[in-house]
Amino acid sequence: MSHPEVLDSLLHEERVFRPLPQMIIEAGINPQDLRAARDRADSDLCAYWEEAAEELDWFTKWDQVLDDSKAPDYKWFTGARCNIVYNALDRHIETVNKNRLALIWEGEPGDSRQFTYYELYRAVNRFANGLRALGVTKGDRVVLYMPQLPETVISMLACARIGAVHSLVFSGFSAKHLRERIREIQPRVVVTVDGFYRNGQVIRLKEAVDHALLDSPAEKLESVVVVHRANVEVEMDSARDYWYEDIVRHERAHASSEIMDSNDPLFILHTSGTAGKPKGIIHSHGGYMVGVHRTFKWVFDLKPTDIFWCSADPGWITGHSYLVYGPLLAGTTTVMYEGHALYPQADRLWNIISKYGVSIFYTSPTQIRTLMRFGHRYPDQHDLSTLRILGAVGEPFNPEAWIWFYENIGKSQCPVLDTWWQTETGMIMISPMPVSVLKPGSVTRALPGIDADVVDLEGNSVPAGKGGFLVIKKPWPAMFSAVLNDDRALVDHYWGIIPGMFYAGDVARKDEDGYFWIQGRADDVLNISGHRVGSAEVESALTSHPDVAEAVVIGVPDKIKGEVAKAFVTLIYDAMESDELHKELVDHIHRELGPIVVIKSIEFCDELPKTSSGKIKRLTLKEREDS
Ligand code: 6R9
Repeated sequence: MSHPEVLDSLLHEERVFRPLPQMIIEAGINPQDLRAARDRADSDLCAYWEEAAEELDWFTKWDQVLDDSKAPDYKWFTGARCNIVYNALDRHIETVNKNRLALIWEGEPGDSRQFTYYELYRAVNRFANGLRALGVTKGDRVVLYMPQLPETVISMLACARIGAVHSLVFSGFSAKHLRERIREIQPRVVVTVDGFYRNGQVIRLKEAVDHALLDSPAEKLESVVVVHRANVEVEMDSARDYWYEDIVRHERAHASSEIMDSNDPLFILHTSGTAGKPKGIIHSHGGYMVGVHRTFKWVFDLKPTDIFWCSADPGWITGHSYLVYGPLLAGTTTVMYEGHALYPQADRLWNIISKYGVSIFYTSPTQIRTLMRFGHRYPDQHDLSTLRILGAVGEPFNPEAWIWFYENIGKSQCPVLDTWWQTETGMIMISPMPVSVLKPGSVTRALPGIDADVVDLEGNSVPAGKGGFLVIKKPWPAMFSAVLNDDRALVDHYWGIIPGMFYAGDVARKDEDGYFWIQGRADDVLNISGHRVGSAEVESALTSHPDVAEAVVIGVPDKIKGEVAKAFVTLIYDAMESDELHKELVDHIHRELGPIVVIKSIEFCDELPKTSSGKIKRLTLKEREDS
């Protein structure tokens, strides 16, 4: 990282959206409550999180809320015994939630399956017993190479139930990638499917598992469990492979919860790795459950009647925290869709919202930008009136896409919550609540109990309007506990860069109201003639042009300026590539950001390379430029 570390902030977005009066009346947490919660957390952090922990069931309560004696190796709820699955299932079975829908699943071909809390509880117990029968015990690891299927949720919970550590590998990754993960994780069991549907095709996952396991990269691996989904022919190794239905058929629908220490590991999940090698992030039962439960209920203002849909894949942290664990901990109905957003046409998501009466829809900016390309005719064909709250996560939400989402999907009635967090944080950290005043493009303020700031490399807060590094200054319960096979990572990558603070790796600025604006990853900063500019700002300027759907900007070396910007853009469906448009876009950037941003060229593309969670792979574009 080079000095000066402060970024030039060029973008000025001045639109403000105030909460509708009925939202303030109806919200579980109104602005006054929110202020009071912030004050409580500021004056006594541990008391604030202890109050959140009291809302869940524990087998044994904690000796200490936070043990910071070995910082940055923080431990939450030490001495406590719990199991996240007990809180996600068992406690609902004792209440009116027993017959409430826990999971609504829709397959890409249009088939649908639904589970009440009691049904999900029984299915999880059967598979938990099945895994125990295969010899899986507390502390063993299980790799789930699974798409968006009910059995994916069931497998995650079945592992956690018996104290095994689950590790999901995104179903879009190749056999080679899976092999790498298996080698690192050393699972005892791999769970997969014969195949699944994606964009009208059948993707054969079991076949990929067979390739990945050639020459035994996993010494501890004993069994592969295969779920039937697409009825494709697969080869079964009689010494190793089992059909899921054979494993669960004779098992009892009751299984005891393993008594876990609060700090025992729950899962390993690799970061998306937009830059650099993915890290295996480890989360534990106790703190994760407290942080995810509190943020899920508060940020989305959960009501007993809500139908919640998080469109993220479970192979991403968003799927873990807000498709599976958050909604189930809160006793909500969670929706899951197997397939592609454009299949069979670009109205699939709007169709699902109207079909199931979704009231809270949590998605990603990249998804919205993709669907925005088709204009408003598709959303206009569906009844979206059940929606009351919209949310997004994963990348900077450019104001144009934010406003499109707000107007065309939320019909100017639903707050758009742009939530900032990471695999490492486990839970939402900086985000508006439904009663917040919103500014498109800003993630607004840190949630109560979260001490976020923008600082220079010495750790000094930078003044409002200047860019710097996003840090978290105090620990939080859903923080990751370790990085797989890397004891030094906690210090080297996170807490030791700016000593005493969690370094998030993002650049951001705060405005005069204390609102955060994320400018991109710290390694994506452009340095043009000594001016340091966040790539997200240039991208946002580009997407504010009506013809542009998505944009990505990278730095390319330049003899005179040091670095100049090169842009890749996709256009909306009725816009045409031309030299005039190229020139117009260059002028547009200069009008929006000033002459500092020197554009070398703009390349028109049909598609941009993306990670599993839809983040643009700048590294791929950079490598392509360098070669
Ligand atoms: C949950 C998740 C984390 C990185 C993070 C940042 C980017 C996430 C964002 C956002 C701008 C938001 N990011 N949310 N950028 N605005 N609301 O995405 O986890 O896959 O680990 O990625 O994503 O750069 O550092 P993960």
